Amino acid sequence: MAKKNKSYNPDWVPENASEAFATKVIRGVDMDDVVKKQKSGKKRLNLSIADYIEGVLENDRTILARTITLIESNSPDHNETAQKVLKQILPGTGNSLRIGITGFPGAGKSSLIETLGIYLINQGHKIAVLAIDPSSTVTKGSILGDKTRMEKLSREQNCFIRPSPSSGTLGGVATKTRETMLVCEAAGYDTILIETVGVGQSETTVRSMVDFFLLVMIAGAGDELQGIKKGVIELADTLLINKADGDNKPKALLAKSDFGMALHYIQPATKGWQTEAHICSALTGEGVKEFWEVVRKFQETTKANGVFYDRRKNQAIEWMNKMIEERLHSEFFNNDKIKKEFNLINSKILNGEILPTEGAERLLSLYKSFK
Ligand SMILES: Nc1nc2c(ncn2[C@@H]2O[C@H](COP(=O)(O)OP(=O)(O)OP(=O)(O)O)[C@@H](O)[C@H]2O)c(=O)[nH]1
Ligand SMILES: [Mg+2]
Repeated sequence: MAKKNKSYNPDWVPENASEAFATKVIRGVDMDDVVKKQKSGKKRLNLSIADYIEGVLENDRTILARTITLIESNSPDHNETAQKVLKQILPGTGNSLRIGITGFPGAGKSSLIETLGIYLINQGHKIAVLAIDPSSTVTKGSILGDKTRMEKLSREQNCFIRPSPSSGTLGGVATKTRETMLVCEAAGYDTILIETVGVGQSETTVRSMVDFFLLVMIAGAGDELQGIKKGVIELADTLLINKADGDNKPKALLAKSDFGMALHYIQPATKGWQTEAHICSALTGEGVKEFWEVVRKFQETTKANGVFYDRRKNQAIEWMNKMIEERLHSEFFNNDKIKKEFNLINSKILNGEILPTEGAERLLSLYKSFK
C-alpha cells in the first residue's frame, strides 16, 4: 500500500507517457486519521479522571506523560487528581521487576540501559526508564547526554523514558518516582529501570523502592572505589564492571576478582543472595546477556525464599512512613507562626541565651498548641 500522505504512481500509465500525463496520484483525506486526530485533540484540552485512567491503562504515551506531570506538579489540585487516578489504577500495579542502577558519573549507566533495554525489548519486554535527579550539580547537562546515549532506545515503541524532577518538589523526589513507577506498571511496562548517580543520598532512596540494585563501576581508575562510598557497595545486589572492552578488558577482569574477594567480607544487601562482581561492555554488548541471567536468577531465588515479597511489603510501610515524615516536616516549617518564632529562637540560640534543645521544645510546644 502507498505510504500515507505521499503521492504514488497510478495503476496504469500509457507507454511513452509525457510529463503532461498525470503520472502521480495524490491521496485523498483519510477519514480514520481525521477522526483519530479529532479524538486526541479533544482529549488534549481537558482530561477527566476517567480519561487519565483509560489512557494509562491503554498505554497512551501522551496521557501517560501527562499523568506523570500531574504527579510531579507542585499544585495541590493536580496532586489530588493524580491521587484519584493512582487509586483506580492500583490493581494493575506491582507486576514489574524494579531495578535501580547507580554508579559514579560517566561509569556508563545510561549506555548500559540503552544496550540492556534493546536486548530486553527484543526478548519481548516493555521497558520504562526513570532517571532520578539528572540535573544534579555533579552531572550538569546530562539530560542532553542521556538523550543521545539512549537514542536507539528512545525510538522504541516498547520503551518509555522519563527523567524525574530534581529535588524541591512537593512531597519529595522519592514519592514522585514511586508513583511514576506505579503508573508505568499500570501501563504495562514489565521492567522498570531507575538510573541514579551514586554520589549523594539518592542511591539509598532508590534502594528503598527497587527489587534489585546494581552498582556500575569501571576498572583501572587508580582508586578502585572511584569515590563510591563503601556504603553503596553494601546496597548492591551486583557489581558490574563496565567498559570491559579493548585494552580495558584485562583491567576489568582484574577488578572483578579484586571486588569478588572484597565482597566476601561485606554483608550482602539481600538475604540469601551473594553479591558478586561481573564484567560487561555497554559498547559492544558483551556480558549484557550474562548480566541479565544474574538478574533472572536473583528474581527466581528471592521469590522462592520469599525475600522478594517481604522486601516489597517493608518498602510499602517505609513509603508510608516517609510520606508522614515529609508531610509533618513541610507542615511544620511552612506554618507562618512557626516561621516567625523560628527566627526569634534562632537568634536566641546564636546569642547563647538558650540551648537548641530548649529551642526545639518551645517550637514544638507552639506547634502542638494549634492542634
Ligand atoms: N569503551 C566504552 N565506553 C563506554 C562504555 N559505556 C559507556 N561508555 C562511554 O562512557 C561515557 C559515559 O557514559 P554514560 O552512559 O553517559 O555514563 P553515565 O554513568 O550514565 O553518566 P552520568 O549519567 O553522567 O552519571 C560515554 O562517553 C560513553 O560512550 C563501554 O562499555 N565501553
Ligand atoms: Mg547517565
